[in-house]
Amino acid sequence: MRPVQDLCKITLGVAVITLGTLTYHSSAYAGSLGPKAIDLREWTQQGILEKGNWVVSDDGTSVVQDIHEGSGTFFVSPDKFINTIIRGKFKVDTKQDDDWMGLMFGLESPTGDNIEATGESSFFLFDWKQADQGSHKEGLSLAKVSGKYGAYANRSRFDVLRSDFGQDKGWQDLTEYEFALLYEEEGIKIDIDGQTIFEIDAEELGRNFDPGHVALYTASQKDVKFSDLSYESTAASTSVPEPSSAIGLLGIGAAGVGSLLKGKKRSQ
Ligand SMILES: [Ca+2]
Ligand SMILES: [Ca+2]
Repeated sequence: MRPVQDLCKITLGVAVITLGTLTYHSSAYAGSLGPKAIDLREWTQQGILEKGNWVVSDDGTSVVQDIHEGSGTFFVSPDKFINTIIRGKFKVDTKQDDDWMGLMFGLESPTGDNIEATGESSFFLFDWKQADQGSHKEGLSLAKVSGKYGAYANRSRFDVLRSDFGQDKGWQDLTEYEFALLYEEEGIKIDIDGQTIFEIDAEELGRNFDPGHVALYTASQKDVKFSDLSYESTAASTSVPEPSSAIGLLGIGAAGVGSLLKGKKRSQ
Protein backbone atom coordinates (compact mmCIF):
# COMPACT_ATOMS: atom_id res chain seq x y z
CA MET A 1 0.00 0.00 0.00
CA ARG A 2 2.90 2.34 0.68
CA PRO A 3 4.08 2.42 -2.89
CA VAL A 4 0.61 3.37 -4.06
CA GLN A 5 0.43 6.18 -1.54
CA ASP A 6 3.76 7.50 -2.63
CA LEU A 7 2.73 7.29 -6.24
CA CYS A 8 -0.39 9.30 -5.45
CA LYS A 9 1.63 11.98 -3.73
CA ILE A 10 3.89 12.24 -6.73
CA THR A 11 0.92 12.43 -9.04
CA LEU A 12 -0.68 15.19 -7.01
CA GLY A 13 2.57 17.10 -6.85
CA VAL A 14 2.88 17.11 -10.63
CA ALA A 15 -0.74 18.13 -11.00
CA VAL A 16 -0.26 21.12 -8.71
CA ILE A 17 2.53 22.42 -10.90
CA THR A 18 0.58 21.87 -14.07
CA LEU A 19 -2.84 23.13 -13.11
CA GLY A 20 -2.22 25.64 -10.37
CA THR A 21 -4.91 26.54 -7.87
CA LEU A 22 -8.13 24.59 -7.76
CA THR A 23 -11.06 24.80 -5.42
CA TYR A 24 -11.96 22.26 -2.78
CA HIS A 25 -15.48 20.88 -3.18
CA SER A 26 -16.33 18.81 -0.17
CA SER A 27 -19.30 17.19 -1.84
CA ALA A 28 -17.13 15.97 -4.69
CA TYR A 29 -14.71 14.55 -2.16
CA ALA A 30 -17.41 12.70 -0.29
CA GLY A 31 -18.88 11.44 -3.52
CA SER A 32 -15.68 10.11 -4.98
CA LEU A 33 -14.04 8.70 -1.88
CA GLY A 34 -16.72 8.64 0.80
CA PRO A 35 -17.15 6.11 3.58
CA LYS A 36 -16.48 2.48 2.72
CA ALA A 37 -18.27 -0.31 4.53
CA ILE A 38 -16.20 -2.61 6.71
CA ASP A 39 -16.76 -6.33 6.27
CA LEU A 40 -16.35 -7.81 9.73
CA ARG A 41 -15.93 -11.29 8.24
CA GLU A 42 -12.37 -10.15 7.50
CA TRP A 43 -11.63 -9.25 11.15
CA THR A 44 -10.32 -11.77 13.67
CA GLN A 45 -10.48 -12.37 17.37
CA GLN A 46 -7.10 -11.99 19.01
CA GLY A 47 -5.92 -12.25 22.57
CA ILE A 48 -6.71 -15.29 24.66
CA LEU A 49 -9.36 -17.05 22.60
CA GLU A 50 -11.45 -18.48 25.45
CA LYS A 51 -11.92 -14.96 26.81
CA GLY A 52 -14.30 -13.99 24.04
CA ASN A 53 -16.80 -15.31 21.52
CA TRP A 54 -17.30 -12.95 18.61
CA VAL A 55 -20.17 -13.95 16.32
CA VAL A 56 -20.24 -12.17 12.98
CA SER A 57 -23.48 -11.81 11.04
CA ASP A 58 -23.75 -13.64 7.72
CA ASP A 59 -23.45 -10.37 5.79
CA GLY A 60 -20.45 -9.09 7.76
CA THR A 61 -22.18 -5.91 8.95
CA SER A 62 -22.33 -6.73 12.65
CA VAL A 63 -20.67 -8.78 15.37
CA VAL A 64 -21.77 -9.74 18.88
CA GLN A 65 -19.41 -10.66 21.69
CA ASP A 66 -21.73 -12.94 23.63
CA ILE A 67 -19.90 -14.31 26.66
CA HIS A 68 -18.89 -12.82 29.99
CA GLU A 69 -15.13 -12.92 30.10
CA GLY A 70 -12.86 -11.75 32.82
CA SER A 71 -10.25 -9.56 31.32
CA GLY A 72 -10.92 -8.10 27.92
CA THR A 73 -11.30 -9.48 24.42
CA PHE A 74 -10.46 -7.95 21.06
CA PHE A 75 -11.78 -8.25 17.52
CA VAL A 76 -9.09 -6.88 15.26
CA SER A 77 -8.97 -5.37 11.78
CA PRO A 78 -6.67 -6.94 9.20
CA ASP A 79 -5.54 -3.50 8.03
CA LYS A 80 -3.83 -0.63 9.78
CA PHE A 81 -5.44 2.78 9.78
CA ILE A 82 -4.22 6.35 10.08
CA ASN A 83 -5.78 9.62 8.90
CA THR A 84 -9.10 7.86 8.90
CA ILE A 85 -12.53 8.14 10.46
CA ILE A 86 -13.98 4.86 11.69
CA ARG A 87 -17.72 5.04 12.21
CA GLY A 88 -20.12 2.50 13.60
CA LYS A 89 -22.65 1.66 16.27
CA PHE A 90 -22.33 -0.19 19.55
CA LYS A 91 -24.82 -1.41 22.07
CA VAL A 92 -25.05 -3.67 25.10
CA ASP A 93 -27.89 -5.96 24.15
CA THR A 94 -28.74 -7.17 27.65
CA LYS A 95 -29.66 -5.64 30.98
CA GLN A 96 -27.17 -7.88 32.74
CA ASP A 97 -23.93 -6.45 34.09
CA ASP A 98 -22.42 -2.99 33.91
CA ASP A 99 -18.91 -3.25 32.51
CA TRP A 100 -16.94 -2.10 29.46
CA MET A 101 -17.31 -1.78 25.74
CA GLY A 102 -14.98 0.21 23.56
CA LEU A 103 -12.44 0.53 20.78
CA MET A 104 -8.72 -0.03 20.47
CA PHE A 105 -6.81 1.80 17.75
CA GLY A 106 -3.29 2.61 16.74
CA LEU A 107 -2.81 -1.02 17.74
CA GLU A 108 0.75 -1.91 16.82
CA SER A 109 1.57 -4.66 19.21
CA PRO A 110 1.21 -7.24 20.30
CA THR A 111 -1.22 -9.06 18.05
CA GLY A 112 -2.03 -12.71 17.92
CA ASP A 113 -2.79 -14.90 20.90
CA ASN A 114 -0.37 -13.25 23.30
CA ILE A 115 -1.91 -9.82 23.20
CA GLU A 116 -2.99 -9.94 26.80
CA ALA A 117 -0.35 -11.79 28.64
CA THR A 118 3.01 -10.99 27.20
CA GLY A 119 5.02 -8.62 25.14
CA GLU A 120 5.13 -4.91 24.68
CA SER A 121 1.68 -3.46 24.08
CA SER A 122 1.16 -0.30 22.13
CA PHE A 123 -2.35 0.94 21.51
CA PHE A 124 -4.95 3.48 22.43
CA LEU A 125 -8.03 2.31 24.31
CA PHE A 126 -11.32 4.15 24.37
CA ASP A 127 -13.71 2.44 26.75
CA TRP A 128 -17.01 3.07 28.44
CA LYS A 129 -18.36 1.56 31.66
CA GLN A 130 -21.98 1.53 32.73
CA ALA A 131 -21.61 1.85 36.51
CA ASP A 132 -19.14 2.38 39.32
CA GLN A 133 -17.54 -0.69 40.79
CA GLY A 134 -14.87 -0.08 43.38
CA SER A 135 -12.01 1.76 41.75
CA HIS A 136 -13.56 1.31 38.30
CA LYS A 137 -15.51 4.40 37.40
CA GLU A 138 -18.74 4.89 35.52
CA GLY A 139 -18.13 6.72 32.31
CA LEU A 140 -15.65 7.10 29.50
CA SER A 141 -11.90 7.19 29.23
CA LEU A 142 -9.18 7.36 26.62
CA ALA A 143 -5.88 5.79 27.53
CA LYS A 144 -2.53 4.98 25.95
CA VAL A 145 -1.51 1.47 26.86
CA SER A 146 2.16 0.59 26.62
CA GLY A 147 4.17 -2.29 27.96
CA LYS A 148 2.32 -5.26 29.38
CA TYR A 149 -1.45 -5.01 29.06
CA GLY A 150 -2.39 -7.49 31.78
CA ALA A 151 -6.15 -7.05 31.52
CA TYR A 152 -8.47 -4.24 32.51
CA ALA A 153 -7.89 -5.01 36.16
CA ASN A 154 -4.45 -3.50 35.84
CA ARG A 155 -5.63 -0.14 34.68
CA SER A 156 -2.99 1.46 36.84
CA ARG A 157 -0.70 0.59 33.95
CA PHE A 158 -2.77 2.68 31.58
CA ASP A 159 -1.75 6.23 30.82
CA VAL A 160 -5.19 7.81 31.00
CA LEU A 161 -5.18 10.79 28.67
CA ARG A 162 -8.81 11.85 29.08
CA SER A 163 -11.73 10.76 31.19
CA ASP A 164 -15.34 11.70 31.62
CA PHE A 165 -16.59 9.91 34.72
CA GLY A 166 -19.71 10.55 36.73
CA GLN A 167 -23.06 9.23 37.89
CA ASP A 168 -24.82 9.96 34.62
CA LYS A 169 -21.95 9.08 32.29
CA GLY A 170 -22.48 5.34 31.85
CA TRP A 171 -24.00 3.67 28.82
CA GLN A 172 -27.66 2.65 28.99
CA ASP A 173 -28.90 -0.91 28.66
CA LEU A 174 -30.29 -1.95 25.26
CA THR A 175 -29.34 1.39 23.74
CA GLU A 176 -27.50 1.83 20.47
CA TYR A 177 -24.90 4.59 20.20
CA GLU A 178 -23.14 5.88 17.12
CA PHE A 179 -19.41 6.41 17.41
CA ALA A 180 -17.00 8.25 15.16
CA LEU A 181 -13.32 7.78 15.79
CA LEU A 182 -11.01 10.17 13.99
CA TYR A 183 -7.44 8.89 14.17
CA GLU A 184 -4.83 11.02 12.48
CA GLU A 185 -1.10 11.47 12.65
CA GLU A 186 -1.73 14.74 14.41
CA GLY A 187 -4.56 13.91 16.74
CA ILE A 188 -7.56 11.94 17.94
CA LYS A 189 -11.21 12.89 18.16
CA ILE A 190 -14.01 10.67 19.42
CA ASP A 191 -17.70 11.49 19.00
CA ILE A 192 -20.68 9.66 20.44
CA ASP A 193 -24.02 10.41 18.82
CA GLY A 194 -22.50 13.44 17.15
CA GLN A 195 -21.13 14.94 20.33
CA THR A 196 -17.37 15.19 20.77
CA ILE A 197 -16.30 13.32 23.89
CA PHE A 198 -12.51 13.46 23.67
CA GLU A 199 -10.01 15.33 21.54
CA ILE A 200 -6.25 15.14 21.75
CA ASP A 201 -3.50 16.80 19.75
CA ALA A 202 -0.50 14.58 19.11
CA GLU A 203 1.73 17.38 20.35
CA GLU A 204 0.48 16.57 23.83
CA LEU A 205 2.27 13.23 23.61
CA GLY A 206 5.27 14.73 21.93
CA ARG A 207 5.07 12.78 18.68
CA ASN A 208 2.82 12.10 15.74
CA PHE A 209 0.65 9.00 15.90
CA ASP A 210 1.46 5.87 13.91
CA PRO A 211 -0.76 3.64 11.77
CA GLY A 212 -2.26 0.75 13.68
CA HIS A 213 -4.97 -1.83 13.69
CA VAL A 214 -8.43 -1.02 15.00
CA ALA A 215 -10.15 -3.44 17.35
CA LEU A 216 -13.56 -3.79 18.90
CA TYR A 217 -13.26 -4.32 22.64
CA THR A 218 -15.28 -5.66 25.54
CA ALA A 219 -14.19 -6.34 29.10
CA SER A 220 -16.23 -8.33 31.61
CA GLN A 221 -19.38 -7.64 29.58
CA LYS A 222 -21.42 -9.98 27.42
CA ASP A 223 -23.81 -9.33 24.56
CA VAL A 224 -22.10 -6.29 23.14
CA LYS A 225 -23.06 -5.64 19.54
CA PHE A 226 -21.03 -3.59 17.07
CA SER A 227 -22.60 -2.82 13.70
CA ASP A 228 -22.50 -0.83 10.48
CA LEU A 229 -18.80 -0.04 10.60
CA SER A 230 -17.23 2.08 7.91
CA TYR A 231 -13.97 3.88 7.31
CA GLU A 232 -13.20 7.07 5.46
CA SER A 233 -9.85 8.56 4.66
CA THR A 234 -9.23 12.15 5.71
CA ALA A 235 -6.15 12.50 3.49
CA ALA A 236 -6.26 12.37 -0.29
CA SER A 237 -2.92 10.64 -0.54
CA THR A 238 -4.11 7.57 1.34
CA SER A 239 -6.60 6.61 -1.36
CA VAL A 240 -6.05 5.50 -4.89
CA PRO A 241 -7.45 8.07 -7.30
CA GLU A 242 -8.93 7.10 -10.61
CA PRO A 243 -7.62 9.26 -13.44
CA SER A 244 -10.92 11.10 -13.75
CA SER A 245 -10.98 11.96 -10.07
CA ALA A 246 -7.41 13.17 -9.81
CA ILE A 247 -8.47 16.79 -10.19
CA GLY A 248 -10.95 16.42 -7.36
CA LEU A 249 -8.22 15.02 -5.20
CA LEU A 250 -5.93 17.80 -6.19
CA GLY A 251 -8.50 20.26 -4.98
CA ILE A 252 -8.22 18.80 -1.55
CA GLY A 253 -4.45 18.87 -1.72
CA ALA A 254 -4.39 22.48 -2.83
CA ALA A 255 -6.72 23.48 -0.03
CA GLY A 256 -4.32 21.93 2.45
CA VAL A 257 -4.85 18.20 2.93
CA GLY A 258 -6.00 19.79 6.05
CA SER A 259 -7.11 17.21 8.50
CA LEU A 260 -10.62 17.32 9.81
CA LEU A 261 -9.09 17.75 13.22
CA LYS A 262 -7.45 20.98 12.23
CA GLY A 263 -10.61 22.07 10.50
CA LYS A 264 -12.49 21.69 13.72
CA LYS A 265 -9.88 23.56 15.68
CA ARG A 266 -10.00 26.46 13.31
CA SER A 267 -13.72 26.73 13.78
CA GLN A 268 -13.50 26.92 17.55
CA1 LIG B 1 -26.87 -3.26 32.86
CA1 LIG C 1 -18.86 -8.20 34.42
